[in-house]
Amino acid sequence: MQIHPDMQYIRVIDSHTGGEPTRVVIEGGPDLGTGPLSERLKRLQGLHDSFRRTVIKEPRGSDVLVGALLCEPADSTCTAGVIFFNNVGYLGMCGHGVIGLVVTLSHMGKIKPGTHRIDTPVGIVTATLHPQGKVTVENVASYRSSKDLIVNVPGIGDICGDIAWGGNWFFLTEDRIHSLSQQNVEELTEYAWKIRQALKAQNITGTTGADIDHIELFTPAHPEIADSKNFVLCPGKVYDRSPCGTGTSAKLACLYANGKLAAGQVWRQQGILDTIFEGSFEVDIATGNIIPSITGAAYVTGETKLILDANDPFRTGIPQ
Ligand code: PYC
Repeated sequence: MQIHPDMQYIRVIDSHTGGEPTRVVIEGGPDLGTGPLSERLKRLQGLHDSFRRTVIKEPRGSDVLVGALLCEPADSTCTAGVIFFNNVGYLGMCGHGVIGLVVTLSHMGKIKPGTHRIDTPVGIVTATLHPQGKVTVENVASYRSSKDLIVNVPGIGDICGDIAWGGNWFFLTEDRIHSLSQQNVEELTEYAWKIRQALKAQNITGTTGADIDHIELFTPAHPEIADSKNFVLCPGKVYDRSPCGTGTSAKLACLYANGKLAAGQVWRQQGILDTIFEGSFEVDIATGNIIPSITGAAYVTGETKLILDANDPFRTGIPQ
């Protein structure tokens, strides 16, 4: 979108899912051509990373935002394609982001309640918009790759946890030291960040060799409210305000692997703001992986035209 020669515009719709914001770019994104979303993500990353910073970073955005570039799907059976990004890079999948995207598409009048297929860089996910506004995302196949792994974390000691894929890579560990409450988010952030750094320093990766860039701490929840409470630290050292869709998927994969949750049973995952995602799964007999379904609610919070003034020194965001 280019109207004034010195100005460029990007139109976005903001929402939050369980407190975690999603900024959907509906107009003004770079031309990434056609082909699989994974290829278009590479083009976005390689050729247009300033676009990511423009949308997410201050002064227009904040580190907490997750961006979602609305794209034409490569697969014609899909309603939309999407590429997710954040303050430091790109996400394969984002559960709260798909819920936010679906509510945004409904707000735009582009979809009605029903089931919609969404093309992402890590595969097609299915999202059902319920008549009352909640959304269920059937996520990509998820699995646990390591059980009871001991990581020595400098300044903390040995931490035992599992590694699982839920559309992103997670290290999941029970936190017996801290109370998972909003008052403690700074301490929790530092604790989880040290675990993340130790994993990296010790070259502990996901099965694909990818960084384990999400750390999920969990504790029991009040049983009348939820089955577990979590705190999820995302790659850019910001915590997920929601219970995290891909994190809940990774948690379901661990519960299944431990024989603690059966196909079809509902798991109520509470996040740090006490919002809840409901998760359940089916088992893919051929692979033994699970196909998680995550249900949550999102609300549109704004429609904005971002302005990029050619004379603005922070046109593409404030550098770190
Ligand atoms: O909901 O999957 C999620 C997510 C990933 C990062 C932030 N939210």
